[in-house]
Amino acid sequence: MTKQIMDDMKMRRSLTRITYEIVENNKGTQNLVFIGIKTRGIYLAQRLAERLNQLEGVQVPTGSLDVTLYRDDVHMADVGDQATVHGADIPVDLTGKHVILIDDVIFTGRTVRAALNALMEYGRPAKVSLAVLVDRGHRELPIRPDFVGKNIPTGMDEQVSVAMTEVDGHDSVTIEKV
Ligand code: 3GP
Ligand code: 5GP
Ligand code: MG
Repeated sequence: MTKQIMDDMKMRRSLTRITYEIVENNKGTQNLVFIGIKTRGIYLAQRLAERLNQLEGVQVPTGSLDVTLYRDDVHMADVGDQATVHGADIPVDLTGKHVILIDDVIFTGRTVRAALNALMEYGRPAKVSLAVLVDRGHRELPIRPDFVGKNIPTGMDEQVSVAMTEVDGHDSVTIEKV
């Protein structure tokens, strides 16, 4: 059974709210850098940058990190898993910047931990914050997002699917038992 959590309008409103929250939290747009994590986090980062440009007329530098989570079964929390960084496109020196890490779904937190590690090779940010479209719970590390589109309490037997027009042809968030 598949249950829809967000349609395109809800996703758009959610991203608009997060954009306002980022500007409010940062007390403006100065020193912001957006870094999206692999596939859909990258498109989310680009959408937030676009929205910020519409709202404030500034172009925030936007980059990406490719982090892969190795686990026997990607749907099961597994103590033995590791997140590995494969590549990065970081457009500016991060020293003194307020970096907003952006991902579609946060689950165990291991991907974000690996991303944080990788970021530090690009300078010493003044601050790093985390924005996610969906927090599905089940953290295995002390990591918490600062900006959340929607908290979706999930069971370990459930999977959240994030569809984005750029890769999937439409925008939606659904949850289903696997
Ligand atoms: P993404 O690259 O846009 O983040 O991990 C590859 C894709 O599989 C991810 O897309 C993610 O959305 C999707 N996925 C769905 N369920 C899971 C899961 O439980 N773990 C991981 N790592 N990816 C999942
Ligand atoms: P974590 O490292 O926090 O366990 O998992 C985060 C990464 O795995 C995110 O990049 C996300 O894409 C993916 N992920 C984990 N669980 C899910 C899920 O239920 N749905 C989707 N779409 N992605 C998930
Ligand atoms: Mg992701």
